[in-house]
Amino acid sequence: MKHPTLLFLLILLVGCTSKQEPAISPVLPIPSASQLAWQQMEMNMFIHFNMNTFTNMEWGFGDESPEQFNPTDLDCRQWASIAKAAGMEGIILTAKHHDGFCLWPSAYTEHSVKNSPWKNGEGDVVQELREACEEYGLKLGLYLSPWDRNHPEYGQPAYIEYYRNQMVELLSNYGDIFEFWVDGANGGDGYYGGANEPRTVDRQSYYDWDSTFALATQLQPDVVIFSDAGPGCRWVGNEEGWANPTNWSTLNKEGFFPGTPDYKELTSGHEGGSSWVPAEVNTSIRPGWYYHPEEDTAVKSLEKLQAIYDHSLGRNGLLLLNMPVDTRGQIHPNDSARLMELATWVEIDHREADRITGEIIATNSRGNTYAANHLLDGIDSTCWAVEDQAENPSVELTFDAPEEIRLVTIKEAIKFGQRVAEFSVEAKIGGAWTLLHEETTIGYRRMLRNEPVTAEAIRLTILRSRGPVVLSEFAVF
Ligand code: FUL
Repeated sequence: MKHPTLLFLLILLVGCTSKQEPAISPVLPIPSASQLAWQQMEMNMFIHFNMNTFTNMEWGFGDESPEQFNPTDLDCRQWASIAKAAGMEGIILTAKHHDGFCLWPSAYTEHSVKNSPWKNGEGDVVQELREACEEYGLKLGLYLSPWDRNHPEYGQPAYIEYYRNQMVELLSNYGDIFEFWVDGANGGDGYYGGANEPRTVDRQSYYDWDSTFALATQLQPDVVIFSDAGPGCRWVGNEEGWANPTNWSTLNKEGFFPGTPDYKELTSGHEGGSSWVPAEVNTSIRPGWYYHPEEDTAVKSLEKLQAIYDHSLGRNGLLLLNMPVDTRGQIHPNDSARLMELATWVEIDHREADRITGEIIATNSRGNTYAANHLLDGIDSTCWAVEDQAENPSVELTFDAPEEIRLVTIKEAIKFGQRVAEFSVEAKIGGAWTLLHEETTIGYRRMLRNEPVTAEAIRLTILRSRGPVVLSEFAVF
């Protein structure tokens, strides 16, 4: 063919007509590649370790002396090995908390490890954790408190420059940072370089967050920025470890900002929200965020942690579980032992090999590429999708013989957007369909437990959806 345009048109035509199934169009908004990778991390470790560890406080006033920071046996490899053994994928460290002390030798302040007795002022906790994460194949995230009760200029424009300078240090000198954590607590009493007074800022405008976040992503294009309002991921609106059963990864984030008063809405997100801002569920394994010896016996029970797992990961959230580090610079054995109990439970609770399988039939499919059997293959990238016009589609899984069922996990292929708004799960018991669950959202993953019942089959019906259903998993245990 001589004419290149005609050749191109012919290729296009052959390409389109040879496709058997219409491609899936996204329901907007959809996650960015880094938000998707972030969601797939599922469970990360939060580390609260800083000046408060040595003063036995939760919120230091800012008048502490660097002399007080002196871990006797700091071992970031211990933190990393525990995170890894627990099946976590990343660690987020409080590089600076509200008291302003910096765990790295910042060039912009004297209030840091460089003036502490630890390693004669030559140490850098952020660097040590970077290396430990590298060794254990974990990603590193950093918490840089916007509120700084030490800094003399907090509240004035000069402090914004300081905050951004520190952000630039952290995002330039420590390799890839997967998450940058912006806390909402901001303003009040403090030392402020000796002023010893209350100071408040306009949380919405003071930091010019749009510009500050733009600077962050310029330095780290893949960083997921956490705050009440995202933009990468959002706070779930409580520190107890739960998302609402209805949990949209979409949010109308206009009007929300770090320290927003409307934080209760963050627990569910907004159906049809204009931005993709998935929920991160942060909670501590102990009552406090920081280590307090008197809480050695108050580590959360396995039962409590199981509920947290179900109500975070099982409700379309990512779990960020805090492990306080003690004055040695290590995680206390009570906490690591409990975390391992959780990891062991997770391992046996829904392991691939224990899935109940059988014959799966759907009321509708978008052709073979999107047939219902993909729900059983344990592969996230394959899915069951229905045709655009399909109403209330369902899938029915008939077991080879009656089976006892106690848990169902369902996943949407969220790269196409979050769609399901209402669904039901029924079990066929003695020939009759019995309702097990009637619920709302699914998202990245929904987990639903029931009192064990013996059933011949199980059925999932989508009752309302924001577009044609696209699921990647329907697993029964
Ligand atoms: C809160 C802070 O005020 C706490 O000290 C802690 O860091 C927690 C994770 O976030 O807003």
